[in-house]
Amino acid sequence: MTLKREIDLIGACFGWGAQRRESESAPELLFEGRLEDRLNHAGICSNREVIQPLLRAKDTFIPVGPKTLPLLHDMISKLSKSVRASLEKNNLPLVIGGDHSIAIGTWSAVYENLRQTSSKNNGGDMGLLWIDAHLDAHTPETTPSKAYHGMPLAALLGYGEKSLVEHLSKNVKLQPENTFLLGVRSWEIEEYDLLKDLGVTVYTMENIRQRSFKSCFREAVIKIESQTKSYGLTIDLDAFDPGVAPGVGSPAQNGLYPEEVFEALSGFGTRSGLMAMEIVEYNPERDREGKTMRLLEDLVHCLLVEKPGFKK
Ligand SMILES: [Mn+2]
Repeated sequence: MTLKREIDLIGACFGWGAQRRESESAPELLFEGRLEDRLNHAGICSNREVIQPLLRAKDTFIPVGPKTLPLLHDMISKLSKSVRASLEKNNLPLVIGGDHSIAIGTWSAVYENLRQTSSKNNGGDMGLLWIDAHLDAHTPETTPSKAYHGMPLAALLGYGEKSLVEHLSKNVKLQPENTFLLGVRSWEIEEYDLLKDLGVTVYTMENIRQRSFKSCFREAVIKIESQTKSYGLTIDLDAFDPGVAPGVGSPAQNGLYPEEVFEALSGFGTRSGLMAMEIVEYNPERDREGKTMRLLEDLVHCLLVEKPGFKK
């Protein structure tokens, strides 16, 4: 099975949602590297776009928290526009972050596209697979860091900062029963309680070590494909163990290893129900000998080029 769609690589140069902002330069660095050659070599047609923020963190200092909100509004507006344009061409958007706050832009755009093209016109059936060390489900009331990259999942589920929840429309973008987190091992109790009360499925690292990543991922995909007709995949590189992915903003020990993730995600980009993918939080400043950059490239290659790891 090969990719039937063109890939739109959309780089979102944005670090304002994090305490460490160096992820703003990740897309440009990735696009300067070997990725395009590797995709071309595999016969994959890809287009590239880089979305610039209003301001670069390397040039200006703005403290973490509400003062960065206008910058986030600007980025998610531009990003949503690009993602929707890609979907309208029936291409597959692959968003490269940036910190994880940009997920509000990506998945709100996918949701709106579904809402407009769905015959039921409710669009409430978007599924999302969220691979991450953290829950990203804080609200401005519960966050200890004030950083928006700790809040995107809550916003998509309808909680937290109103202007983020209502990005593109007042509708709640994501339903808890269609939301699956994998690789989680670091959280605050308030966000854990929010997701638990809502009934979101969370596969912690403990669950994964008991059962294997492939088994958990496969179970989530089977559920998502039976419950929704369209879904997405977002990968925070901090889900990987810091030993193999040191170049992330918020490393957490005892994470996933490339072999187990690649085995499960191999060829995932060829699935027909897949609407979009997103890979975030690469921090070049913290990388060591290009390790994390290579992992990022290999991950894209694995998703788009390798043979599917499992069928439906
Ligand atoms: Mn995250």
